[in-house]
Amino acid sequence: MRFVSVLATASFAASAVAHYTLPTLVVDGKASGEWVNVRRTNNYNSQQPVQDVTSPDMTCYTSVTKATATTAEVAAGSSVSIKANGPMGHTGIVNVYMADAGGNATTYDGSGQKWFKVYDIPPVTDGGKSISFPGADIDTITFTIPKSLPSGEYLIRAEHVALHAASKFGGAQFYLSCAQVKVTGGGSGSPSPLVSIPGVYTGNEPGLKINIYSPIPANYTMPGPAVWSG
Ligand SMILES: *[C@@H]1O[C@H](CO)[C@@H](O)[C@H](O)[C@H]1NC(C)=O
Ligand SMILES: *[C@@H]1O[C@H](CO)[C@@H](O)[C@H](O)[C@H]1NC(C)=O
Ligand SMILES: [Cu+2]
Repeated sequence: MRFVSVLATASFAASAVAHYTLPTLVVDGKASGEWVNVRRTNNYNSQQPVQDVTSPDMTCYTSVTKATATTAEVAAGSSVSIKANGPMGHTGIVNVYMADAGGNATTYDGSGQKWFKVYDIPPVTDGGKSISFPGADIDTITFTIPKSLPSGEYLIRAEHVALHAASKFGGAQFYLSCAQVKVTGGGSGSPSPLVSIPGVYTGNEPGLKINIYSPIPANYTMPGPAVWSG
């Protein structure tokens, strides 16, 4: 862990050890600006992660800010990105979840068994000779809004899970945020499996409590449900 002060944030934003937030939604290649379509998270200054997987902050990390955002229109089947405020330097994985906001993404708090996974970036293993993490050091998470997702308002919750200190329980670090979108031109798919967040993780999953260095993991199981691609 490394503390990054408010003043140091700008100068260290590009360094591999700096922490990060996920403040920007990109639709049709256009970034809307930080915390415009993404709810401002508690750590917008500190950049510190969530480590207690049972915390209410696992949902959208807004217990202090109580933030909502402006809802952006996105077409079903289109490519969307969540952009971090710098490279996500910690070795780790990526998951993106969505949840039906019941008609209003501004008023929905993310509660209930409504979240489904739409994208992930697992590590690459080869039976124990090496492990690499395509989800590390990137600053943009790009995924497709499933074509058959019903039209309506949703939260998109992206998380980068840092695993460099995950060999002990509670050592995995969650960098996360929630964007508000209105999906248009959707279909009649039924997203599944549906999970609650918090609730989806116990912290004891083989992919969350793991020593990624020694011995080199021969395989890796992504935490959480399977991806629903529509
Ligand atoms: C969602 O709720 C907010 C706050 O009550 C309201 O301003 C907005 O118009 C609502 N949006 C929709 C689509 O109903
Ligand atoms: C690797 O696979 C074994 C056997 O299925 C499983 O028990 C173990 O948890 C997996 N390891 C990880 C890190 O997912
Ligand atoms: Cu750290």
